[in-house]
Amino acid sequence: MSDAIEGLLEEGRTFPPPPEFAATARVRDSSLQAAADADPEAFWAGQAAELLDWDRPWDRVLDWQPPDAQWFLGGTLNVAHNCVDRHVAAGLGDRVAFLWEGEPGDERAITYAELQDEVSRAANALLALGIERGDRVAIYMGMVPELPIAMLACARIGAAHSVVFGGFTADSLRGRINDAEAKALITCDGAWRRGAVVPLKDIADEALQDAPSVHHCIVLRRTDHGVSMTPGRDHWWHDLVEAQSEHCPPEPMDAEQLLFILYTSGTTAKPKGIMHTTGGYLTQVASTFRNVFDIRPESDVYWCTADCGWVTGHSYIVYGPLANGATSVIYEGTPDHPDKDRFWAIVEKYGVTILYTAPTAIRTFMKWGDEYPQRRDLSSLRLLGSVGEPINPEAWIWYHDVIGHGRTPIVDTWWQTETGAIMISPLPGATPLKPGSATFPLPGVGADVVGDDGEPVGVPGGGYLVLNRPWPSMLRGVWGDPQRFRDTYWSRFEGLYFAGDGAKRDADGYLWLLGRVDDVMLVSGHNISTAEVESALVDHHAVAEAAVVGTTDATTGQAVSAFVILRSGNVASDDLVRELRDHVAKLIGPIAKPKSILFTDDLPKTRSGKIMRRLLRNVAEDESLGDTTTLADPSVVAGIRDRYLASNAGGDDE
Ligand code: 7RM
Repeated sequence: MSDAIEGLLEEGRTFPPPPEFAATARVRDSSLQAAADADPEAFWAGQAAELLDWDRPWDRVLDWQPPDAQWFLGGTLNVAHNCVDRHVAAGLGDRVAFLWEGEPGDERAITYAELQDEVSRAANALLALGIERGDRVAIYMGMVPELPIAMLACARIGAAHSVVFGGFTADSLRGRINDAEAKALITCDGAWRRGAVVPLKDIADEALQDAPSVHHCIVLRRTDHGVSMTPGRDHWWHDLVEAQSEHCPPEPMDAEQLLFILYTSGTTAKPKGIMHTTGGYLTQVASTFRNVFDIRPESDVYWCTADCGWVTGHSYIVYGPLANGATSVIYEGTPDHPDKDRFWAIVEKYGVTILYTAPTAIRTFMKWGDEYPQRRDLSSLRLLGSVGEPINPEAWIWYHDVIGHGRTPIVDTWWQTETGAIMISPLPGATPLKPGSATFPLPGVGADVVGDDGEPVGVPGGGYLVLNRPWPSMLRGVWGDPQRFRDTYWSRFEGLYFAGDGAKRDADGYLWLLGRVDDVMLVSGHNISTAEVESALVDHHAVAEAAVVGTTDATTGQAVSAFVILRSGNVASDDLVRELRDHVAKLIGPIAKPKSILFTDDLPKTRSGKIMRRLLRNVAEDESLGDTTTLADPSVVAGIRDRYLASNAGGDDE
């Protein structure tokens, strides 16, 4: 990595924890870290004992037969009991678990006592349909309270859930149902999205035409737009679930009982069914939720804007917050309905204190302009979080200043579906922040940056991010494909988990995530990360969002090709192209100057908001687009391609 790149990212301010935040923070110093360093297994065992109720204590903390780990062997516990019942038993039944807001504006507050009844009824409904411990249940719903309720109902009886994001197609749903051989599907008639109905049941019906393992389908009425019900197979939630008893004792589960399968959408190939189990998973999500978000369950109102269809929703809407007895906001719809201030209206209305969202959303809000957050009172916010992609320093500063009013720490949390829980993140009362850096591994986590030879690169240095120690919420494998588990994660470096991300450490030891390693460009023998060039482009006042790919170049090996969305009020021009190229040259160095810049209104993204650079590479290389099924909006790429071909974008040869 060039010195200029180091300079770009390390310049600028560091942000120590604000004194008033640090004064009352759960973690204010390095003692937790020191304890974990001294004995990571004992640290995690301490967290498991302190944070969870166990029916039977474990005999052994960890059995590590690389790459297979088992945590808390011999221990038994029930996840639904830990997330719901024990809070009611402790006298907190009247505390609100979920403050739910529907897109049309309807609302529901669900207390822990009500949640206990609802989960128990749903669990009894599953039992009545013959669902047993070890079975798989697919869930395909919008963001309604019954989605977490369905997940917890499965956990209560020991069935594994497989939540499929409500934006996926019938083919994607069918593939996931069949891979897991799910016995039942829980869905809705429809979901509200931007004022329109997404016909979930129709899509589910199409998927179920060729899904022989599914014997029952439970349908929640949400949009009430009229759907067809197949007698014998389909049951209305309000008939089946509401008739059940609210008594359903949570059965103790083995710590290694399968809790859920979650398919990674990936950008290529067949999705992998990532498996997570019970005791270790709940331990690490409970611990990280408490420490990273500094939760004070009696006073905080926490809002994670993810969908339950992603791992972020599993760990930080459902299991982490509920295990801590927290109060969370759940919002059903999109951020621009009915207007672009909807998120800020929700923060104001519920007095949200902790907000956890994604850089793609933050950059969209920047593009829309400051007027929308400025319309609303955001003074309740005390902590902000980011997840899903590297957050470029420009977006970090905007988030900090415009949303956090300069008062709130930001926790930039690095983790994956596979890691189950946050792995690299600041502790907001203890870690001085650098905008754009996820800072350090959390206590009990072993992360390093290694070179091609698998050796640590040292400080400072750049290379591949690896995890060098088992962690409680680690994936237990790929459903039905143990070989793929080994090949994908454990074959690149002996004895190390390879995350697939590039990273570097700066001179102070801070970790900077550089995106997927497939997204690193090699220009005239220099490694340049797409994330860094994107960050430099977005640093320019005219740019809202940028995606950068490496394209084949006869002289330099690869050339930097950029796709740029302008902030409202700016106009594309040749002068602006020159200005942006110079801006990148100034911030990183001439080597990183984009050879071409194409202005566009949109970028191809997965449904969870990650840019699909592979498709942009194909556009720039004029190749076939390949598989576009994970795209949120397939028309975007065609539009970009048309413009790209029309603009001679590749021909600029300064
Ligand atoms: C939680 C989630 C995982 C991939 C991961 C990274 C990227 C996630 C950050 C990040 C930089 C972050 N799970 N990623 N968080 N990159 N900084 N804070 O997103 O399985 O859907 O994706 O996302 O590339 O490998 S995921």
